[in-house]
Amino acid sequence: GQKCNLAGQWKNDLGSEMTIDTVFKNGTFLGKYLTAVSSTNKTIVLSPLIGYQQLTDLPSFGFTVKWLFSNSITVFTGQCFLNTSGQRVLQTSWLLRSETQDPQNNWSQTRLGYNIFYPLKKRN
Ligand code: B9F
Repeated sequence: GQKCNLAGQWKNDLGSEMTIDTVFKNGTFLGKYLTAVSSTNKTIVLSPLIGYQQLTDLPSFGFTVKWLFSNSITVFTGQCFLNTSGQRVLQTSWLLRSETQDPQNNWSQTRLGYNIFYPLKKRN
């Protein structure tokens, strides 16, 4: 059936924007992530991401964002679907890991959440 691949521009339910550049033949991809939210007073900046997708029609995938404005990492994992109008939708879960100097705080350094991503541009 029609393939649902990750290349292109995406926007999620929080308003964050993501661009997935080339998806290579082995399913690896690079991109950039601009989060719309951040519970810190640091200025948000475009941050790099690296990921893998399966090369199936409705691929599972994972990617890691290295935040350039904070010492933290988010890993997203999910699957690409086509909605009833044939639009691509990315259903994802994520883990956000922040850094702490004190190992006693390790237990509280991982946040879990979910995001849905929709294509930003028209696709022919
Ligand atoms: O604001 C995060 C952060 C990490 C340590 C200090 C600041 C970095 C940006 C995370 C953005 C997340 C959301 N955006 C999105 O599109 S990634 C998952 C969500 N989906 C204060 C301490 C720990 C978090 C905030 Fe921080």
